Amino acid sequence: MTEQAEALRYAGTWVVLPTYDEAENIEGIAAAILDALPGCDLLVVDDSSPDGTGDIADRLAASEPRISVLHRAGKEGLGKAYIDGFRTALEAGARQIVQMDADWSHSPDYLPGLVAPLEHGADLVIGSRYTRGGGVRDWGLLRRVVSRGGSLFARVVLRLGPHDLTGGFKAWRRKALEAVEWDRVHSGGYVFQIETTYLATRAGAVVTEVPIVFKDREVGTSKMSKSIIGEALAVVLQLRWEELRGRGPTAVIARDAGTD
Ligand SMILES: Nc1nc2c(ncn2[C@@H]2O[C@H](COP(=O)(O)OP(=O)(O)OP(=O)(O)O)[C@@H](O)[C@H]2O)c(=O)[nH]1
Ligand SMILES: [Mg+2]
Repeated sequence: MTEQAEALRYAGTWVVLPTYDEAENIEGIAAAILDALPGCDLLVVDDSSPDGTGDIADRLAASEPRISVLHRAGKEGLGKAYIDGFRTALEAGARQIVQMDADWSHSPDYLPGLVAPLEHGADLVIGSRYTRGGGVRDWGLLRRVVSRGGSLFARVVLRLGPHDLTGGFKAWRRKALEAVEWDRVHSGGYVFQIETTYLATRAGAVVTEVPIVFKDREVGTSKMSKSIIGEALAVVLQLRWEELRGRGPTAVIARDAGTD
C-alpha cells in the first residue's frame, strides 16, 4: 500500500465516542483512535459534561478536521447518546461505525482487528471478553459474576449466539445499523448494548466476536449501579415476552448485489 493509501485506509469508518466527565481521558484516547485507524472520523458525543470534556473536544476538533463533536443538552444516558451519534455518522455517509468507551477500558489497539471482519462478511463485530483469548483485568469477583451472568442470562433467554452481550466495544456495517429499529429500544441505559445486538440479530445480521481484554478505568468516575442491573434483567424478559406474544421486531437487513 502506498503511503497515501495507508493514510486513508479507514476513510468512511466513523468512531462514535460518548463522553460524560472524561476530561482526563479525552485528549489521549482521541489521539490513539486516530492513530489506530488512519483516515477514520471521530465523533465525540458529549452530554454537557460538568468537567468541561465538551470544551476540550471542541479544542481538539478545531485543530483536527477528522474530529467532530456532538453536544447534547444534558445527561440522558449512554443509549440516547449513541442513537444521536449513530444517526449523525450515518447522515455523514459512514460505511462502518465503531462504538467504544472513552475511559481506556476498550484499548484502541484492538480497533483494526475489530473492524477487519466487516470486510469479510460480518455485519456486526463484538469486542468480546467472554470468548477464547478475551478477559477482564482488575475486576473484583462480584463485578465479574454480574457481567458474565448478565450476558449468559440474555444469551439464554433471547437465544443469541454471542457470549458477550453487555459490552460496548462493537463495529457495525452501515446496513446493520440502519436495520436496527430504534423506536423499539426500551432503554437509554446500559442494557442498550444487549438490545442493539438482539435487534441486529433478529434482522439477520451476521454477528462475530473478536477477543478483547477489558481494563478497568484508571481515572474518572464509574456510573455503574444496582438499578442498571435490575433494568437489564427486566428489559431482557420484556423483549422475550413481546416476541412470544408475536410483537417482536420485524426489520430485515437490506441486501443488494453490492458489497456494502
Ligand atoms: N454522552 C454520554 N456518555 C456517557 C453517559 N454515560 C456514560 N457515558 C460514557 O460512556 C462510556 C462508558 O461509561 P462508563 O462510565 O465508563 O461505564 P462502565 O465502563 O460501565 O463503568 P466504569 O468504567 O466503571 O465507570 C464512557 O466513555 C462514558 O464517559 C451519558 O449519559 N452520556
Ligand atoms: Mg468504563
